[in-house]
Amino acid sequence: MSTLRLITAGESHGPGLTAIVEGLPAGLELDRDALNADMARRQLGHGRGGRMKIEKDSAEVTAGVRHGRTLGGPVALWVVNRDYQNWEERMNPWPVDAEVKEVHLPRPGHADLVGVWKYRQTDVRNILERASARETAARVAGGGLAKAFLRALGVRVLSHVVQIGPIRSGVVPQRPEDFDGVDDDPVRCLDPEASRAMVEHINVQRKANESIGGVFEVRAFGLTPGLGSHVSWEERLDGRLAQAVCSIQAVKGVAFGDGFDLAGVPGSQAHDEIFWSQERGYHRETNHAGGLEGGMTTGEPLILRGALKPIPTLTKPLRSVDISTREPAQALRERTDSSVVPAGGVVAEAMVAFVLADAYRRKFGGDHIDDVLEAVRAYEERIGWKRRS
Ligand code: EPS
Repeated sequence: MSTLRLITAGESHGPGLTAIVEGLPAGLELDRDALNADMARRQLGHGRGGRMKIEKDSAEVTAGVRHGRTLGGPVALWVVNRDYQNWEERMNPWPVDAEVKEVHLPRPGHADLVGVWKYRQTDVRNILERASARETAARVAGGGLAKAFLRALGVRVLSHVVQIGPIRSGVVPQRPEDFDGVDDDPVRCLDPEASRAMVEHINVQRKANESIGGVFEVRAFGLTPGLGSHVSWEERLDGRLAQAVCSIQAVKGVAFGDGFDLAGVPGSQAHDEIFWSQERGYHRETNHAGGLEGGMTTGEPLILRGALKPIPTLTKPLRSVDISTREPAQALRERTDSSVVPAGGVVAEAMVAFVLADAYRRKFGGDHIDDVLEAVRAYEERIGWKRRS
């Protein structure tokens, strides 16, 4: 069985980040500009802090690709941390002569406190550097390869922001074209009126030294039915997607389709009735299920939402304890973003793309991209599936 693996390595202020993707077929065409466009999109969004003025992320391919096509072996990507030059003593992989002060003030909401217990550390920096959401740059680099694979199969994975703080978007995109221009909006929201209110909300909260959470939505179009499986819990695609998206730093909830709202409606309104016509083949008129039934794709668009808690690094620090003295103290105060919801959507696209690409690899195998395409086509012909975007 072919599977896709993504490994990331790197610390927030270390020399850089690495992503290794194993399991892509050979012959897959990669687009360097598309990869780097995603790297840049992840850096955008009103509410980002000073660090994003320092970084200008790009993903450099160092293995597994020749003349723009995958070779079938692991693909390695390298993302430089420009900020490392300001951290060379504190984050050098090798011992330095200078005395580097330890951090002893864990921040509520971060990995800091439990991390030092678990990994037998005295310096919180040995935890926070890896726990940092900087790591998501490597996920987006790796996810870019999954997106390229999906694009070859006619699948698009897109995202938008549906809520920042208490403000909600009223726009429901139905087709890939409905996402046009989303990256030009300061909060990647498709509802211009809500977007203005979101920006204003971030400004007000930031002035009050607060951080802000929100909800992003990912939609995937053009999926073949039957990715994932009902036969075992590990193969259920909703479970795999939830794990991948919940693993994004600060994500506290994931929902599919109508999600938690489904709990409150009668069954007759909760499910998507089945139709068949000569022109459209099997289809549904609704998509409450968010494109998943029995842990498998239905072929309708996948709809997934992720809720981000407010970032736990606050410019007005919360109460904590100095772990060297156990005296009350204020949490570490670091330079920080105030809202990362727009970036969260871009990272979630990468994670969703990765899980979907993995599901295609599990179902269809194939050592060359054309073998994969042929296998998908033969399967869709067998079930009489009419492709849709
Ligand atoms: C982060 C803290 C901030 C963010 C960082 C995630 O970094 P710094 O401590 O250097 O100011 O900017 O996100 C990124 C660097 C990034 O590329 O997304 C954290 O604590 O998670």
